[in-house]
Amino acid sequence: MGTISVLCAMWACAFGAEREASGPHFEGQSPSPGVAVPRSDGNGWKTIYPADFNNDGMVDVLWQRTRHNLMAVWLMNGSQLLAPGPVISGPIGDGWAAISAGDFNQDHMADVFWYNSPQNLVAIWLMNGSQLLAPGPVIPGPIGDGWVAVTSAADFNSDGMNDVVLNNPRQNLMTVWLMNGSQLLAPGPVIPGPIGDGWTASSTADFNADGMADVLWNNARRNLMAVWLMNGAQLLAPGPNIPGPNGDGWVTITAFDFNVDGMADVLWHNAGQNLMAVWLMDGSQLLAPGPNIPGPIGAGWVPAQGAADFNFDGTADVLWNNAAQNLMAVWLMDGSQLLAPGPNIPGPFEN
Ligand SMILES: [Ca+2]
Ligand SMILES: [Ca+2]
Ligand SMILES: [Ca+2]
Ligand SMILES: [Ca+2]
Repeated sequence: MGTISVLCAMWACAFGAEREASGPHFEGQSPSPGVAVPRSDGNGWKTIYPADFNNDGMVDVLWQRTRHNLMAVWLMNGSQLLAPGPVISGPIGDGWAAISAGDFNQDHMADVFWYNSPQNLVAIWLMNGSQLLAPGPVIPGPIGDGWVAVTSAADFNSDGMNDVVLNNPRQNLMTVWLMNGSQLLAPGPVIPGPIGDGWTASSTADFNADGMADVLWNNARRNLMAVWLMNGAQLLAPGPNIPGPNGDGWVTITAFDFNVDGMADVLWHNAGQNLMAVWLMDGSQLLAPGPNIPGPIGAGWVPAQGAADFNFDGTADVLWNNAAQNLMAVWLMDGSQLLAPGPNIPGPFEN
């Protein structure tokens, strides 16, 4: 797709966005040009998560605009934009945020995990490509204060349907809730986190290739990570605490398989130094820490809290977002090495 056609697609999205703010979803119509203007200072849109929404084997991108409770799915062709989808209003009420995307109902099309942090509520919205198929029920989260949703999408009980993980950093607790589509199947036990203060459940992915997702813990203050292997919603084996990359400011962003051995690896990011690194894992043990790689040029770039394989080589790639500049970029990886940085792509905009 050339620059002109990309821009036309962007215009269509911008106009769709204005219409969409009043309703749950819509069918796009031809825009009349000359009204919307892209903003160089950003407008609140963020790339949240990569996932295949239309079952064409190619990973797409979930956008959200939290302040206005909006989401959009952009269908991708590798690291190029194929078609920006309509802007869709989220669940009714304040406080909702789209957290992540993954397949909850076994139709091989990704769905959207919504969480309302102030009210501690969960909702799964089933999608059909970039269109809303069916908004699921609003489900109250675990009892007590301080719960947050873990930004990831993974299946803990090998039933082909994603499950939901909630973390309570204040009380150092986590729990896996097994889902059946957009319905709650079984809330798992509340499990205490690693010993000491400062731990957060950072992400989830299958680290030991048993088909069941595991939990990546991060302690940014102490620069530590740990992988806890799970058996469904039960803790199987807590892994060792592993020191992070040298220097201050590193956080674990997400876990995904970067070297095609079926075991998830860890993506690190250092916002202050604009660096990323992929550390290859062998179960809950560190296999090989990858090199520190400079991020995209300019300030404000952060990797999305999910990785995915954008170019069919089986290895995970990195989805970058610059919310201030309203840009995204897909960087293709080869294991822990950078293969090819993709173009910067402007995000949704409206007047
Ligand atoms: Ca796709
Ligand atoms: Ca499941
Ligand atoms: Ca596992
Ligand atoms: Ca791996």
